Amino acid sequence: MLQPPSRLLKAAVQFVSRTRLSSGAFRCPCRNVSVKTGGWKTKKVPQRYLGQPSPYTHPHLIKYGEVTPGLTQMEFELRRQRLASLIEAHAERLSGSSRAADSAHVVIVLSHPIRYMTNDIPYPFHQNQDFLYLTGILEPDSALVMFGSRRPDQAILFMPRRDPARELWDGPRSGRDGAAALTGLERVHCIEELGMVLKSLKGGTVWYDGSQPCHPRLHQTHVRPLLETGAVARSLRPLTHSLRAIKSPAEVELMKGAGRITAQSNATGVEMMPCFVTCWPDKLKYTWLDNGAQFSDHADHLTVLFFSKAFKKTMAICRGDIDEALIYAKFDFECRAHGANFLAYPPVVAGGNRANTLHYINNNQIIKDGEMVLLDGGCEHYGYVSDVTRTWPVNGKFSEAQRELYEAVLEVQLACLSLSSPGVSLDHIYSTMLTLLAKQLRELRVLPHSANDADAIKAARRYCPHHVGHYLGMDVHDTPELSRSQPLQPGMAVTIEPGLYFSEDDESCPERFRGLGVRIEDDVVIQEHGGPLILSENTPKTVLDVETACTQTK
Ligand SMILES: [Mn+2]
Repeated sequence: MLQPPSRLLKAAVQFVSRTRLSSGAFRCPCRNVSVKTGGWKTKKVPQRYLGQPSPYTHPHLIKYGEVTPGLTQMEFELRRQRLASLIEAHAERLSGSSRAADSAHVVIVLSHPIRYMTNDIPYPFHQNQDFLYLTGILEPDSALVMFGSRRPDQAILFMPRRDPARELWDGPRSGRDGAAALTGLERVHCIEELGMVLKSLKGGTVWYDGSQPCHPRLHQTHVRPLLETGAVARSLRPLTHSLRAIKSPAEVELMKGAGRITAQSNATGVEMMPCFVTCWPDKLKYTWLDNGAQFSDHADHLTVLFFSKAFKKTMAICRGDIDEALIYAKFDFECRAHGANFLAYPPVVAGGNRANTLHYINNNQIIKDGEMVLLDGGCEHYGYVSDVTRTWPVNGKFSEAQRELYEAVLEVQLACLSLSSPGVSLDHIYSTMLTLLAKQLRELRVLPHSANDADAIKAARRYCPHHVGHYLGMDVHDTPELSRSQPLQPGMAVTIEPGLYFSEDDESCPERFRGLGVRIEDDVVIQEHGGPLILSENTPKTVLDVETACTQTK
């Protein structure tokens, strides 16, 4: 998806780089915090369904010691410790002395509530990402409180009480024992006790985002009374976003999964459709009907098979006139069929001139033979998302004008990708993109060669009205608190998505380009060495690869 080029610049947040010690401990260098691995009191996961997948009920998804697929109790504990360190450092900076460090801190993060489409019909539940980032809990009506006199490093989780009458309708809840076993947290209370516990903590500084509470009812009942006692409230979001911006190796693995699903890969040649999976907690057995292969080990063996084919398979169904709705449905199907939880946002499936409406999501028009389609889509893979755009001719063959425009955008996209490295900001890549697009506009003869640089840049802004990219992670437009003028750091994930759009009624551009819109978008993890890691690299992108994908059998 796209973001406009200009946003209010927000204060850059000091990042805490992460260090992994060779001893097996994890250390946060800014406060010298270390969390020893293997020091957990492992609680037995209850042998029943919880409010989210557990190693007992979903061993094909999640291992013992993990809270959500691929993310361990240790990872979540380290995130909370790093937040505590960041708050301590931030409080000292704010007060200009160590006085603030002596005062008590209370951190409050609420989950989302269930939201309703109408009456009692819920939307699919989507967790508050900051709460998910710090706890791994996927249930609504929950909360995390952290507290401490210098570092708020002690955590209490609040969960909905088990209730057979509600569980009959809404499904099982984890309860206190389930949540404690899953997260490894010692203190888990019922959510009704939130206000009482907050009152007992008597925080000097409350780190909480109260202007737009994530959960209005919990805010009103439990948190507002605390704020009304005169406690100093400070926004937590800039701190959580600064932590979320830099992905751990485990997060990068999950994002690779989302990228693979959205993109494509044919490395194994296995035509995999998830069919019947028989799976028992004590005796794992997976049966894939189409190739008869059986696995008797953990999900790791399967993730390599969750190669994505969504874009490639979607390109392959296009043969002349085609309904945008069919392309949408095919893309959605392929993403889910290859391991995505759901699409990360309503995809743009824009045929012909509709590609010039940047957030076109009606997806209900017939694309004519000879036109291109722009598909901007992504999926969510256990809390992490992809966001990829490709543009291709629905009859499988670029016309001369389409190819010229496509290759102009591709050249700029490749140049912007190569700039994606530590120390360079998204804003810098954006200004480079405008310069490169301006050059392409001259070469395409949209602008006369005599056009001066200022006019050419102005034209580039007009024909590409969006920014070059945005941060990516748990959200499509991830960590919006972070300025795009911030230098990129290893572990950050961004999109690179230049485009050129010529409306059919724009008489200022050559007639042959009118009604064409091209965007090419990849997902990238910034690496210290070796250039950017392109998560969506297997999605067909050159003219040859796109045309080949379009001619594949369905
Ligand atoms: Mn995007």
